[in-house]
Amino acid sequence: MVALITGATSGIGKASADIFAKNGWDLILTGRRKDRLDAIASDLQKKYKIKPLTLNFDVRNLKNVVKNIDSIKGEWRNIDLLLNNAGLASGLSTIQEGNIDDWEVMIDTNIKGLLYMTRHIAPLLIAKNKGHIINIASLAGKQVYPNGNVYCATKFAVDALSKAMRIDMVQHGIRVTNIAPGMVETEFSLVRFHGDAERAQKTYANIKPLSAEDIAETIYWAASRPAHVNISDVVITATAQANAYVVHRK
Ligand code: NDP
Ligand code: 8X3
Repeated sequence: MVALITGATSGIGKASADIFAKNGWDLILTGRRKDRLDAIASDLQKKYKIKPLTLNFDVRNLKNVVKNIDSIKGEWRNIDLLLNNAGLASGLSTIQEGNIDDWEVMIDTNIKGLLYMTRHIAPLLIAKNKGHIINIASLAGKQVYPNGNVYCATKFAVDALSKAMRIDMVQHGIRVTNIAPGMVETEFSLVRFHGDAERAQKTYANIKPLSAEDIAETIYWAASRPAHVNISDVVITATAQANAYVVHRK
């Protein structure tokens, strides 16, 4: 079995690579940071005796997406599962004060990047009449929270695309799963706050947030159900998080 994971250099993608490798899957790992991709591939090789294929590109660049997917040859091309995980929040502010560069990055990565990947991998799954697409959406794609505006909109789009893909893929026997996590402690907040570690840390102050491994286990669980079972949509939060607005901090 072969899984292609976008955004495998950190957080949920990296933890997913580990659990899929542990369970004997072959992996195609993608991300922009080549040094990290290489280090992760070498760790997985040592730990689980698998040698992942690494592809180093930005999902926002359609030309590079196509070039890299076209470069996948032989058995690697026999992809069973696409994990559309690469994504980010950039900034947290009102619409009237929003930074337009932040908006472009989020829209281009979370929506257009996911679409570029899906458009080019789905035909490979369709040719086999089986497969699985797992999209990492968010609780932010179920509820809009203050200052979340554009990030939330991109994740509402992912939620809608998961529903749309399920309709388009059903005739081809391809499963589509939407995973909607609440707060997960990864590099997410550091990226959102443009490297401000102190501010990022405050997101997870006095609660036990979800870990990347918690989400990876859920992803793997969805992927390892029998072929006739499709896990459509999973909302998963820390016990301390009731919804997008209510977080109980000790
Ligand atoms: P991280 O910042 O730890 O990981 C994000 C990953 O996405 C990195 O591997 C990064 O790789 C990759 N990525 C970002 N932009 C691009 C790009 N343009 N091209 C290719 N890869 C890219 O955050 P998480 O693991 O938390 O985030 C993973 C997904 O989970 C995202 O879609 C996020 O929106 C979603 N999510 C996160 C939650 C959280 O609270 N953490 C909750 C709900 C959903 P690189 O920089 O090397 O390219
Ligand atoms: C990330 C979850 O609530 O921090 O998608 O936006 S949240």
